[in-house]
Amino acid sequence: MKEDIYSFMEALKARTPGEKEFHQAVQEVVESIWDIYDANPRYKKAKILERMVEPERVIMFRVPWVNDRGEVEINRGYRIEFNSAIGPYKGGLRFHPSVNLSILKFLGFEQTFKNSLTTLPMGGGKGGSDFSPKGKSDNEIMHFCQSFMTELFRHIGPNTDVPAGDIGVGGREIGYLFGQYKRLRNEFTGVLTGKGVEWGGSLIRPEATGFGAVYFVQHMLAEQGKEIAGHTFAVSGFGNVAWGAISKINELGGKVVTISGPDGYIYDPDGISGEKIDYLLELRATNNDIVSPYAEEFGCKFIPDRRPWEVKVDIAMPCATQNELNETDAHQLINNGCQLVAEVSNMGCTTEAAYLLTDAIRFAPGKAVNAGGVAVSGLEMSQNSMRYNWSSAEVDARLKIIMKDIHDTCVQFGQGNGKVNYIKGANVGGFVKVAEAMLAQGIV
Ligand code: 2IT
Repeated sequence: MKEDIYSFMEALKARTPGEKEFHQAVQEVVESIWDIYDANPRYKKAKILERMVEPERVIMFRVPWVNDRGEVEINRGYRIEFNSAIGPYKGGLRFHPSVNLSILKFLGFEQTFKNSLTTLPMGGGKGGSDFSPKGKSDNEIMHFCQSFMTELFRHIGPNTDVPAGDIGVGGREIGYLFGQYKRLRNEFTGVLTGKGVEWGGSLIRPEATGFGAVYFVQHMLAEQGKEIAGHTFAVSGFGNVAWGAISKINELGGKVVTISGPDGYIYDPDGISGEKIDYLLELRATNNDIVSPYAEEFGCKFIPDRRPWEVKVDIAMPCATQNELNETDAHQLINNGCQLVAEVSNMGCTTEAAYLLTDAIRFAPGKAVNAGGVAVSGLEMSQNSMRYNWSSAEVDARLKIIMKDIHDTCVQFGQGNGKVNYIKGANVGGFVKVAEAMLAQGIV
């Protein structure tokens, strides 16, 4: 690592001790953009980077609620309003026991660059809670969401901060959160995205992250004159994102042979298609967070406590959570002839894995690949502002254009030695727009 990057990171670590995921996310961006930063005295003088790593606002709050047994439970709620240079804070809410300040800061930081890449006017934010939806009843989830929003509502608004879903927060949770916001404010506005289509949601939003990721992979493959059809895919996770990706891969003639959960992975060499894709929704609705019932339902192999990166495939798409693919996994994929890894989860690969895959084969980072989700959230905001709904075909067409634009940006800023460095392309492309907006708006 360069001396000055090292000093920058040491200073950051001293100010934010123990926030290891946040440090990881910042380091990857800083390593990509340092040359541009260094060569641009306007940025340095205005301390753009030093300001970018400091969230504009961090909100932490108590979330008390009563479970079905009548016991009081306390969780911690967060909203990190990271950067509003190019639009209202925008980003999901994650409900998972692992949630802490470091994880939400890494997500909010990444979100700033991702949202910039979408070409839409959205700043970066992220929030959530250490609440675990696993095994909770519908009633408990509603009470938790209502308590969470009873504090959050005073900090957000359609022109201020527009949350959405992330891990553990889907259509059901958005419904409960929206209902409580509307009740407290007496206002029906586009304050959340991922809403039901009957009450202000956008068509294609549930599919958008997965669809967008596959459109991005199409562009990566097209660079080499290839297409999705005929390729075998390893996908991890079995949530909303994996479901969208698997549906689109099937539609385009690819074959998906794995999905995974915290309990292990499924290997289905016949391919996950048709009713098996629908089954993922049922599996998710059980709130048990395990994937093994798929093996019993469809008579295939379940490999407990392992991840799908040991399976021989052409393309891998991690769709579960951060750091789910490490250097050893990357070596294994490469040795097995894998040609391309498209990170769909946020920071799904460790830094070592991401760099190794970039050098050895082809790799694209989550902030580019998964940006279709937040992009369609941006389109949901536009539709809400217009009080109008676009058709599925219209939204999908816009999503396709956005994913192509993001890919073009990666190529523009990441091209070198006859190959595209998508990590660099995404980071530089995302950074420049935010940096210019910050410069224009003065020291705020
Ligand atoms: O990581 C992400 O981009 C999301 N969870 C979606 C955020 C959004 O506002 O739709």
